[in-house]
Amino acid sequence: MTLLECINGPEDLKGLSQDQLTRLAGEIRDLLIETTNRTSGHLGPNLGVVELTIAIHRVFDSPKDKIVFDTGHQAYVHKLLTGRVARFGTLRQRGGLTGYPSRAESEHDLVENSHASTSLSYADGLAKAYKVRGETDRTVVAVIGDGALTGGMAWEALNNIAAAKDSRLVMIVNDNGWSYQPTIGGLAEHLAAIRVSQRYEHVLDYIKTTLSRTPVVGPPIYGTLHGIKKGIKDVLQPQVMFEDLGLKYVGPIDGHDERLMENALRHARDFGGPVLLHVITKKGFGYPEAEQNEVDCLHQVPAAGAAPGTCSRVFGDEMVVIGARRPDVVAITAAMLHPTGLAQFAAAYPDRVYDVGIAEQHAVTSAAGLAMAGLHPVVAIYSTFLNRAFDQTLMDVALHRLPVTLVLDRAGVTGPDGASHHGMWDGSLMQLVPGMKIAAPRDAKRVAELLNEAVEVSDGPTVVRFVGKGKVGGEVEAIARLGVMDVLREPAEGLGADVLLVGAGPMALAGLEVADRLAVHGIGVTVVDPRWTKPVDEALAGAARQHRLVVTVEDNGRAGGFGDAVARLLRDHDVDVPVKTFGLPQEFLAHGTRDEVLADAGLTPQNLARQITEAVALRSPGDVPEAATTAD
Ligand SMILES: Cc1ncc(C[n+]2csc(CCOP(=O)(O)OP(=O)(O)O)c2C)c(N)n1
Repeated sequence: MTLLECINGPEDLKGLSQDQLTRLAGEIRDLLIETTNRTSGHLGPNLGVVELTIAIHRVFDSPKDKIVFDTGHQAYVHKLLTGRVARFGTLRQRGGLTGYPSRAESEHDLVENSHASTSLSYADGLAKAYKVRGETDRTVVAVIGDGALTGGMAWEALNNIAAAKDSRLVMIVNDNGWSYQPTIGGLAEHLAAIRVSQRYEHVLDYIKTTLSRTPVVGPPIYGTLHGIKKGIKDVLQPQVMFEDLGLKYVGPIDGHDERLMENALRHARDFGGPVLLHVITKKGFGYPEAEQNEVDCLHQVPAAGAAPGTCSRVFGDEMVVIGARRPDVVAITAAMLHPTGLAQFAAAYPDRVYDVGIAEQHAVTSAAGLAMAGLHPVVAIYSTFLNRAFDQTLMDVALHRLPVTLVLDRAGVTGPDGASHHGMWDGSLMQLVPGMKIAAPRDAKRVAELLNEAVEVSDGPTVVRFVGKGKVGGEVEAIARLGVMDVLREPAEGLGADVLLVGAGPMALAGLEVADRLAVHGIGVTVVDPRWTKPVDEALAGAARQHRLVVTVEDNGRAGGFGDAVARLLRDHDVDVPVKTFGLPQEFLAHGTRDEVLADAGLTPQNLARQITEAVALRSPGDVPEAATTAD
């Protein structure tokens, strides 16, 4: 039996010797590597926080003390130390452990949102609440990476925390110098400067003096000491920035020295006010393949980069082509150059790409500025992270009718990252934005085609949304055009125009299989790919009149999505053909493979065919053969 298998909760850590802790760290690393290589997952970030997480659980008393992991992708070690070793092999599998903290999984898990830069705000609220409730024996701990610290919310929180002098709050900045790629920006340079300006040996002394609130070093003495220190630090140590905000700063500390970490954490815990602990770690620590990986230190396995043969790569390749033709086209990424496919564009036009850090709101308004000055920015982000920048899209871009193209990778069901990562909101949110045009390519070829159309739009914003991991191949050509829409299939010979099936994005291809199944039962289907889901082409109203039922299918939440827009168009044109809208239920959908999640949502061709058959039968009893109602 391994040491790790004997750890059923944080209390089992407390009696271990330093040698045993070292052995335990090794066992954790072995399991992380073995499991993530099998199940996929975040490897580099977790290898880097092994000692840090052990130290946290030895010093603090979870769940009484609250630990908030920013983003949560680095919480695997925490899972292993809080009773989930036996289930760890099910990581990110349907019905298994989630890839982020999960309140359903453990009382030790608090925040499961996985959108970066929120931990300090949660922690601020928690610490204030415990004060109001008189629960002064609890400490709140936030673990935030240097990447997540580039997000605006983190700075809004710091500003407030600095003023909450008696919040029992320990902020651990896990500084490995990396987000997906090396963290960029003024803050990153600032942290790097701190790293090189201080030697670890001096830190222990520093912690003792800086964090002392003991009567021995009374307030006046402490003040003098602190004043002197600060004076020296002004010259030598750029952490003054944090202290000028009014935050107690300690560090930098070697995050792989467990004993040192514990010591620093104990002092921070006992200080009684907010403390920022600057911890230096190495992403991928202890696994040379990760430490030396130049792209992203194995942030994720398999790599999140835009692999050849995916829609993300097609987007990236096409950007290079467009860039050559259009010197006014520039690109923005929010710390995800490789995953979004912009790496080749960056290599070809290094002066025309901006990595803004994990700052989607800034990315969009900065794009507005670029557009105001005559450029055409392409902002490439994952669909789910656009939620962050809704107001910026609405007021900063759309209100000014600025030509900004938002390219939303991972739109629709994404899979193993679960509820917070499914790109199921943008299709509805963007429908609300006046003047917005939304393109939904059904396949890789259409990604290139619609991207080209989008960057030609010069009088307002555009969106191109697609499933980035979608494979190239299996392209289907149109048999006709209807306005801007592609007609992919007419009813089979001898069958009537029963159903007009409008499938947005990849759902158009699913629609073809539905049509095949329905044809077997004597139901004629016209399959249309709208290509642009906003504005809905008015030609759809005329086509609807020629059918007995209109069906829409989309890989997006049903509420306010493409289907609702189609139904509204038909109402506005007094078309009384009934409409059935299929899409994702407006719920937080669990993790699984894309196919599993789509099947749970009823979006398989088989289930759609069954439901449509029933709808047709209901509307025209007698016309449709009985057998059709049991299509499988
Ligand atoms: C709002 C938001 N944008 C983008 C991401 C995608 N993302 C996940 S982890 C990560 C990098 C995080 O870097 P850091 O906080 O330094 O943690 P590390 O992985 O280096 O430990 C990014 C950009 C996200 N989770 N949330």
